[in-house]
Amino acid sequence: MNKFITLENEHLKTVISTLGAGIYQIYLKSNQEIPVLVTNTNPDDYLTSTNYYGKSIGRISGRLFGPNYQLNQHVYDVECNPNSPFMLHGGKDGLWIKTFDVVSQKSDEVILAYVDPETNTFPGELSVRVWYRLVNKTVHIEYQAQGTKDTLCNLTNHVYFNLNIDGGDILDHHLMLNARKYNVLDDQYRFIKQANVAQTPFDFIQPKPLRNGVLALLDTAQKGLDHCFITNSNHVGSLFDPKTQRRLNVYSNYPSVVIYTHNFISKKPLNTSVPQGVHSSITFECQYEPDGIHHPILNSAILKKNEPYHHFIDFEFEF
Ligand code: G6D
Repeated sequence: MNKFITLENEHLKTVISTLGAGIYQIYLKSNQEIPVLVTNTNPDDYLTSTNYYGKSIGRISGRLFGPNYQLNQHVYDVECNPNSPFMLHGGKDGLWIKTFDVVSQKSDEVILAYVDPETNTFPGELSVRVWYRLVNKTVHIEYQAQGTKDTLCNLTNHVYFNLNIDGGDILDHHLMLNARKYNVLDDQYRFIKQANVAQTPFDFIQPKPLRNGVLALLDTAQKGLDHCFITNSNHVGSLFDPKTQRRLNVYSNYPSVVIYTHNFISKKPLNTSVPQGVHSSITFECQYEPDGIHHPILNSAILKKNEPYHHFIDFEFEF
């Protein structure tokens, strides 16, 4: 049974869901409580949404292509999504749909835990802990995991930000990314090669409105930004809304970040006036590169038996 848990300090209020160890909403506390996440208006829709609003994603994030992968001379079948050549975000039994236990809870922090059982796709049990902590104007996320066998592990969070939800879509938000390379994808999202962002719609080394980059990709299979950027700093990037002067700075010790500008529709009602949520918001899915096990140039996301997995993502707000 899911529980919604509210964490609060003098600057932020955050609503956490035990189902999917997710973030349902983040409020900036100024003269009012300002929501900055696009999400389902109905909490029940949120729990089962395959737009993964705010959910913890794992064991793998992004697309793991089938029919299988090899690890330690053993071939593991990939349980692909229906009518897909890949598993997306851990598949139908991914962490996004699992109910986590509350291990400890204070007014401004909570630790959630879940033991993911062995499956045909993922060897061994994986013990996962997700720690949410409010520190001044930062939502701090820590992932800890440990497996009983060598396995794949690539955990992230799938929140969709809009710093001015009442202002419509995010195309006039300014994005900056500390990333000089991105992963080129084909129409099925298979990794083709790494390429420089310079002089492409993926160049956000200097902050600029999202509009031109997103609209330049409308006719691609991705219909906007839905790509993995190779970051060159723990400061992943920043999002700025010129109308409200609000800013989000993202920090992580992951080597890459998937940026997705909500290019596909939501069939369920959202807290935005943007029709079906298209381009209403933007994710910063800090992670290892998707499908890395199949491409030696990428990080494989292999977690060795009993090796500690420890990553963080910080969402720091200025307002
Ligand atoms: C679509 O391709 C996108 C993914 O990147 C995203 O995570 C998902 O919708 C919610 O499948």
